[in-house]
Amino acid sequence: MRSDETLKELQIINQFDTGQQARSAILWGNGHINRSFLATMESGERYILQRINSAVFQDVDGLMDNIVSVTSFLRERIQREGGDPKRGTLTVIPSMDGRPYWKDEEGFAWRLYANVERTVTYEKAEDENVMYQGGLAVGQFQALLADFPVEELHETIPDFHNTPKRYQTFEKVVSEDICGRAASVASEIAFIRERREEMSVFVEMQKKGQLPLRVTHNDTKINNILFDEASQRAVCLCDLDTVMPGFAAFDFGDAIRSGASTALEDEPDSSKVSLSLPLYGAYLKGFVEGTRGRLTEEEIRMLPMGAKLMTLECGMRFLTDYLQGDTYFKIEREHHNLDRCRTQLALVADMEKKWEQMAP
Ligand code: GN1
Ligand code: MG
Repeated sequence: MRSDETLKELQIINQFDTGQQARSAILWGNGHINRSFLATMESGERYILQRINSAVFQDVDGLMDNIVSVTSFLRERIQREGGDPKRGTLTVIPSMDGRPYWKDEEGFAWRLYANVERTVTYEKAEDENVMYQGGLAVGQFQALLADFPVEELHETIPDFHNTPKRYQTFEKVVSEDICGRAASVASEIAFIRERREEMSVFVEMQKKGQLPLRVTHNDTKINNILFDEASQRAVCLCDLDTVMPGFAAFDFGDAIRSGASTALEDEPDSSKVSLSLPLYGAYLKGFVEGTRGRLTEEEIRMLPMGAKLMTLECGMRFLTDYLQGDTYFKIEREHHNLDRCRTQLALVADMEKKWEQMAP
């Protein structure tokens, strides 16, 4: 039997210009922010319907404008190189009135993408080939967008990877301690505080113009990469909400954080977490190859720091949310964000032990 909610989703799909009716919709994916559904149409064609989290993304027009222009640019480039743009990039399906999203009566914004068929995602890398392929795809994403006018992109979440700013917010939340949880996480707080100096590295380099700003994805968690089911080649990056100007090291780092760990992001036993150097090395190789010689020496040198800071920043964000009462990241159990924080901090600690071996 269909739940009322799914019925609602079926009706929403009819607001989009697919030329057909939807037959079924099921909840889909493991994202922490938006709500996604896989919809099957009468013809058997499938689409991904998403309700955009407007608490997180306050400028939906700017957000969708970014996605439409970046995917159109990619489509043209992929075509020019003889690739298949239907697999190489997401395709936004416009609403019946020709807009890139549709607003329901409660004010929620919805969008529809064509589903990229015969693909799979991984919550963590299965083997070195998956990481190598993931690196290639993310590197190539940056290479294909190298001529995209960066200044035209909207900042969908201001200061998204401004780690020192994230730290300021974290300190504020610790001092307010609205849920009375700070005392129970004193060692995690101390771990983060001990590393506050390092957090400014990228912001400082930006001020001095030492790194080029590129079009980056900014959320290259391994499960945001679609892999071909048969060949295991990475075909497409999804979750484009945070495509913004950024540094190459962010997209390197976030994939290492999620893909090169020996445990899942929310593993409750953080002693199982370590950095797999073979997985790290495989992604590094793929990423550098994928960027097609575009990275400067300085950018390559900063890649390990990207891995460390993206992991530390993410751990700090999970702890911030835990202290604030779990309002940002979706949770499925009581201390979910705390478990997530602990895995990230354990990974940072292990990276510090392996720092020399992480050099490119
Ligand atoms: C969120 O949406 P999702 O699950 O791919 C988050 C990322 C975090 C990630 C941690 C917009 O990504 O920044 O690194 O969770 N996205 C946003 O798993 O905050
Ligand atoms: Mg996602």
